[in-house]
Amino acid sequence: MPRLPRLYAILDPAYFASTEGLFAAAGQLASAGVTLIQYRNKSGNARQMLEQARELRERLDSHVSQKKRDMGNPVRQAGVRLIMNDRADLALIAEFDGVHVGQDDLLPESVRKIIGPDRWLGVSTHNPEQLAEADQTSADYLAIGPVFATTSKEKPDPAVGLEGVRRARRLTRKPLVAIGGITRTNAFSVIDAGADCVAVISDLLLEPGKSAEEFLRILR
Ligand code: TZP
Ligand code: MG
Repeated sequence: MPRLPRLYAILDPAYFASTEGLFAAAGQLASAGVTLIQYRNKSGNARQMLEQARELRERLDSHVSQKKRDMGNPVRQAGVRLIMNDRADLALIAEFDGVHVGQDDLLPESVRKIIGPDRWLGVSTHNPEQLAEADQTSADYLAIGPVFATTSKEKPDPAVGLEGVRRARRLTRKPLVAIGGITRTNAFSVIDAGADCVAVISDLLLEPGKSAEEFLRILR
């Protein structure tokens, strides 16, 4: 089972004025120490998504190699693990490290067939039944949410609250990602309730680097 970092950043072009802004945010997150990023695009067509995903992969790879050069490469600088939302096909073509699917996407085992045993597979769940079902799959991690109210998702399921996180923790031994309305102010309580990691869109947007550093400091 993989070990997840405390912070899982989600980058969605819908929240950036330009794709350049999204790439810049990715660089700032990586510099701040973020090692897990999801690319989520609910409105682009497949070609646009692939183009952005490839560019993101390339930029983050060169960001890491530049950092290695700057540091004289004394230690191995870990790269950023990139996860594609919804689309296993695009994950493979853009050489991402995993795929994240929800309740309306391909079933986890179908995605596993496409991505093979090594890439990470994450599954979103919104209640104990879905979580218990996803626990029986080959998913590498499970997500539970929304924990709190969120404006970043269309038609969100009801918020599960910290009690929902505690309940989810009791139902699975897989790494547990909490998502939805998580901020620097409430993140600690979410980890305290049993999540291994918090996934965040909004509270990283304004100042991605500074915000990520604060999340990582709070959750260390
Ligand atoms: N799934 C459940 S809540 C959510 C997703 C994708 C949105 C999370 O965004 P935010 O802005 O961190 O609440
Ligand atoms: Mg989905």
